[in-house]
Amino acid sequence: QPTTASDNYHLISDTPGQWVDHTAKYGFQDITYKLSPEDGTARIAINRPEVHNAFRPITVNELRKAMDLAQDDPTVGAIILTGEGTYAFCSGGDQAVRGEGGYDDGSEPVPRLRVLDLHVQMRRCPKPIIAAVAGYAIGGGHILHMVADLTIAADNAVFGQTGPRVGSFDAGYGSSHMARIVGQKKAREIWFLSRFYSAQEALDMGLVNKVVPLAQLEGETMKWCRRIMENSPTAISCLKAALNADEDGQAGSMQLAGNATRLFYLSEEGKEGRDAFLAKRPARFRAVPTSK
Ligand code: S0N
Repeated sequence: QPTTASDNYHLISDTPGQWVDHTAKYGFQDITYKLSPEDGTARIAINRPEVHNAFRPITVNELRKAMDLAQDDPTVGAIILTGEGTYAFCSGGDQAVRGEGGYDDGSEPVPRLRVLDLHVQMRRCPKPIIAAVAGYAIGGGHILHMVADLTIAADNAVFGQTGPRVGSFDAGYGSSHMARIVGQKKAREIWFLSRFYSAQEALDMGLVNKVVPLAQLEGETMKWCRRIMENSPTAISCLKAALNADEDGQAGSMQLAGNATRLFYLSEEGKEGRDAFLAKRPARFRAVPTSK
């Protein structure tokens, strides 16, 4: 009798990560940045509990820097995006620094919140990003978890958009990607009514991958990261690009193209082209194994 136990998933540890804190090293003030070298996992967390982890321009720019660090670190294979504390993952844009023409905390030359750039960066990141959501994921915070590749939610999680109530909206992934996830009718409901949904409701509409008791959020998320780390990073990166390509048009194809080029450079055929040019001789592509 075949059994699901044969994939050994049940044997993977769900203990919390052994985190090494790198926050001070990079001078982050609105986020924490930690690594679990044993697990090959980076943990990026918004750390503004006084405003339920709302983000301001400084926060977004630190998130972008941390994503870059995790992407470029060869020891990292999976990235957790979360919020410090258990009350909120993120409550969206910080309404207190919303000036006349946009978000302005004095850190940018003009009022601007580069959160759409962060979304694009997350989509382009070749490594999987897993959102671990405890408490409120609201407004731009809800979009952050949607743009992540996977979401593990605690049973106290609350999801929703408030834009139409507070005078904002996301016409990017926050609309189109949401509709791909939950369908057009549900996406219109989420935006037009701007009401909140429980973790179970989010699971039922495919917004999250799994709901666990709050105390197990970190362990379950680490278990998913550990399983991912057992799998081929190139396969995962190409699959992420392929799953994005359908939605991202030319930009999505370019992501796949980048993967294809990198793999080609590693092939004998690719190297033959380089070697022939440097040796000033005709290339013998058909003589190398990968051409056959
Ligand atoms: C999360 C909620 C429901 C929790 O309610 P609760 O438990 O009653 O707590 P509060 O008393 O409301 O909050 C405690 C303290 O935290 C402050 N606070 C909470 N959220 C924010 C926030 N987003 N900004 C600033 N402060 C916040 C409260 O003010 C309170 O402070 P004190 O104790 O001093 O009174 C509830 O808090 C809630 O509904 N929060 C607001 C949710 C919201 O509307 N978020 C903004 C939605 N809009 C966006 O996120 C825009 C996104 C965005 O910027 C964007 C996205 C894509 C493309 C472009 C853009 C762009 O605009 O550039």
